[in-house]
Amino acid sequence: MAADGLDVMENDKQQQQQQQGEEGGKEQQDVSPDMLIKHPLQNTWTLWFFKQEGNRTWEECQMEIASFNTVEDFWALYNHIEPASRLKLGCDYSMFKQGIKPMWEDEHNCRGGRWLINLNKQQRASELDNFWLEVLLLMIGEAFDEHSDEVCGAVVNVRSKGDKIGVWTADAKKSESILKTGHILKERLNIPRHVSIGFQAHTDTMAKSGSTAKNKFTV
Ligand code: MGP
Repeated sequence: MAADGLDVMENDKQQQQQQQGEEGGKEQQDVSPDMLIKHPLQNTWTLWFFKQEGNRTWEECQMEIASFNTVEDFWALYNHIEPASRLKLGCDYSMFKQGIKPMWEDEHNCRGGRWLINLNKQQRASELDNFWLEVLLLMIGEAFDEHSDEVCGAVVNVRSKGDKIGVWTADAKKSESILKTGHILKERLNIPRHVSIGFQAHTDTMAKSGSTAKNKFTV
């Protein structure tokens, strides 16, 4: 998200606070209590933004934006940030369970890997935002069934050579969970059968130089 995006979020927060203050003085009895209850998510999630700046290290350029644990707060955040397709080249969004940094080094990620969806240049306009939103909804909705606990988070990389979406899981040895996660992902994103997606261990991604890391699994 550009600095403008952050400003928008900050303005919105102020407006909301002002509105809440004004409404606090009104009679509450005409509002159904159901309308006041937000819908809790199973996990708290944190959105991160990456932009390489100056001579700061890669890790220093990861910025924590906000955390949420209700459906309503997810949409409030989602609706007030730039869509991925409008980020500057080289930027990322990451959304991870709270307490997990969007980095290979985090103890929750270091033994894991990612399902990688490579998009071509045309797909930034046609698919990127839909794919990213669908991935976010799959994660916050715990839609990977009993394998949802294995999912750490997801990353979208906006790149001139082609954008990427990665869904990160905790253990590159848990083949059953990984394959199920991959199948659900492919189905929910409507990726055609003849197009395969690959899963790579983070240790392989770290070690690669220039070339692409080898796939441990494909669906
Ligand atoms: P990238 O941003 O994941 O992909 O990694 P990009 O820009 O498409 O580059 P490519 O190498 O995949 O073609 C770019 C670089 O960011 C990596 O080579 C690392 O130097 C750094 N980097 C990326 N990740 C995900 C990490 C991480 O988790 N930890 C650290 N320390 N560096 C990372």
